[in-house]
Amino acid sequence: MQRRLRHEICSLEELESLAEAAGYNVVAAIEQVRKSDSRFQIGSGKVKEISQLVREHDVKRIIFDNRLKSVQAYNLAGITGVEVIDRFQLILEIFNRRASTTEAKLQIKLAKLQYELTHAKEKVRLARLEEQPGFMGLGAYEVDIYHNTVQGQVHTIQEKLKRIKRKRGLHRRQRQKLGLTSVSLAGYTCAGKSTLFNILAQESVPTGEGLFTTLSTTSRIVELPGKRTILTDTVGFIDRLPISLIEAFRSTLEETIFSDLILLIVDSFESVKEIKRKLSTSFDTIQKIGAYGIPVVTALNKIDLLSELEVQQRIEVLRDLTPNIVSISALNNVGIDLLKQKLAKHLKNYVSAAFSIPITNETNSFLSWMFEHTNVTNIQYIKDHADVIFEATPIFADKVLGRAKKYGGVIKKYRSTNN
Ligand SMILES: Nc1nc2c(ncn2[C@@H]2O[C@H](COP(=O)(O)OP(=O)(O)OP(=O)(O)O)[C@@H](O)[C@H]2O)c(=O)[nH]1
Ligand SMILES: [Mg+2]
Repeated sequence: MQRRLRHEICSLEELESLAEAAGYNVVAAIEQVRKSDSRFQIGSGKVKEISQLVREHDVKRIIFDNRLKSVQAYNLAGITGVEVIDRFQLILEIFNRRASTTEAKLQIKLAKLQYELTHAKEKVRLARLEEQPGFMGLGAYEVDIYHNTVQGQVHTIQEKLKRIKRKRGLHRRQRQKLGLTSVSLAGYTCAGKSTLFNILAQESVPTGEGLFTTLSTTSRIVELPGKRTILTDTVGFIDRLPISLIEAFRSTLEETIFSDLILLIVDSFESVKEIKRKLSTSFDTIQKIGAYGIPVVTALNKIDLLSELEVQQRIEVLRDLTPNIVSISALNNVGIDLLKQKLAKHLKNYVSAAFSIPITNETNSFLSWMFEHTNVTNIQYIKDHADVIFEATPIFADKVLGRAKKYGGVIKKYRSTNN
């Protein structure tokens, strides 16, 4: 059910996909264009119509696209006799169903409890009046006790998440020490992030038609032309992703915040209007999580479903809205080499440096270590010296050059490799 004003867009189709992802079988999609009603969100005539449908189809749930106040959910449940939830609660249900890692499970529990906290007072007050579906068992609580219980649980989960976050930070710093850059996949849910991850990293993380298949992060080393990088697949974005959910998933999304490059995936098999909406949501979310200033490469995915002309038209429209577009089909391995080249080209933070070093037992093992940990682009042995040219991130290059100097090396060149 969606209530909207005339100028607002209809989101029923996406709500339906969300409902399906949560395991519901949708029997009706209803829309009403009018201003919000304080008692029911929708008009009372519409409530009667829905009650009728509930009886006819033995409906178990009513799902609203609009954010519902507790009192509205309570009133609607009172008349229709079934539990009424909103889009936010629906997204939580999907996340709850799909979460497989400890971290994802904790994050969802946190978002849920934080939602409870904001509604605790109202919910307990309403449950005291008369119990309705969705308000059962709360009548026995004192508001303060209920509030404190939830608050206590929130605190415990936050502590557990902090520990996981620290571990993740440690891994990230280890990777930086090794001189590896990082690319993170980002984009609207179902754009094809995991499919692309699988082809780039030769992996087999789950992919799927439903929304929010991925809820945890996976990172793998990927070889790009002349560069090694860590590629990370993570949770997708959606329009009006509740801020408390973003907050709860912040540490998962931190992989994006700290990456050297964002690989933004756009599903091309949609109307230009939809593509634009999802693109704008993606950029909004990237901003919201605090990942600004990171270069972006855009992969226009699923081009196997379009004609060449349609692909060109979409590129024309998107050119002003998103940078560095490469059209690909992740599913059919089309355009992937070009994408890799583009990624390598735009990966910031690489410098090229050259030094000359005397050959001794010590420097020999240093050089073989370099082959493992940096990208050695040229090495020449001249008499008792080796001339080496290599690429690495600035921090790592400094470290390498420091060690080279210690072994009697002379630095010859140092420059950025970008473009
Ligand atoms: N035709 C076509 N389908 C694709 C392509 N890439 C991905 N898909 C399909 O799109 C659907 C979503 O793909 P995923 O890789 O799971 O998308 P995602 O962005 O990881 O989605 P979430 O993890 O749910 O956010 C799957 O059914 C894929 O098979 C493509 O290039 N062409
Ligand atoms: Mg995915």
